[in-house]
Amino acid sequence: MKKRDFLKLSGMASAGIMINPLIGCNSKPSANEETGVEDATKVVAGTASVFTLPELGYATNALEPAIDQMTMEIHHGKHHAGYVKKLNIALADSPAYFDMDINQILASVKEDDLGVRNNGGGHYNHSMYWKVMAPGGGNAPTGELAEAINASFGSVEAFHEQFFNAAKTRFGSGWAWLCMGADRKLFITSTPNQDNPLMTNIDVEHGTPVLGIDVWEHAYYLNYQNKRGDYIKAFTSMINWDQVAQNYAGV
Ligand code: MN3
Repeated sequence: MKKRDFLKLSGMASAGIMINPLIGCNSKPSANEETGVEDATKVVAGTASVFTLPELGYATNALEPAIDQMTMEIHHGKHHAGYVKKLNIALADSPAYFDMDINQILASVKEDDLGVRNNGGGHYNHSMYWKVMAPGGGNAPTGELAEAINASFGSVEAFHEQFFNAAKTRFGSGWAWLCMGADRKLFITSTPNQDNPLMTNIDVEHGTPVLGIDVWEHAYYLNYQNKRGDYIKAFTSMINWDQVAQNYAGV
């Protein structure tokens, strides 16, 4: 087996398998003109990460009546799947992101690299969104996370009020976030489109998201039409705080 045909496996679980995009009829290694020996190192500079659509982890009707089945089927099976597909296409032609996991890609993406910015953000954002919702209803923050919420916002109720306002007032399409700063202090922010607080080269408030709500109309319009506030209340009533605590702990 030639070196260039070696399928490199990555330990990055979120990246799934890594394949060498240079495998193909137009990527023959150059032979040294004097020795005739192929110099594979000139060809294998890295491998493009290939992402896959994560499972929801529950049935598409499991969040009813808060979020209806058809919204979930379209949102996960069409919208999120589309971001994953377009992200893989964008990455195959972008050696700057070879071998990176999704967090590294978001931290590195340039403002004008719209294919990776929009679709990488779309993939990360939705992957978090599915996990922070709990079928059967949410619970309440506890332990270290509850202490951090109280320290930053005064109370869980005050957090909910600020989070609601951030989600409600995000103009157009975007996301509202509960984020952790470098000092582990929590703050609330929002981003337009599929931008994410991990994007250090983009003009957003920077931090590590631990909870995110999608306020694009595709997330709620079938059931709630223009009543974004009702959707936000339904979402916040079923937050999986155990998952948020894991995100806060960096698990
Ligand atoms: Mn969405």
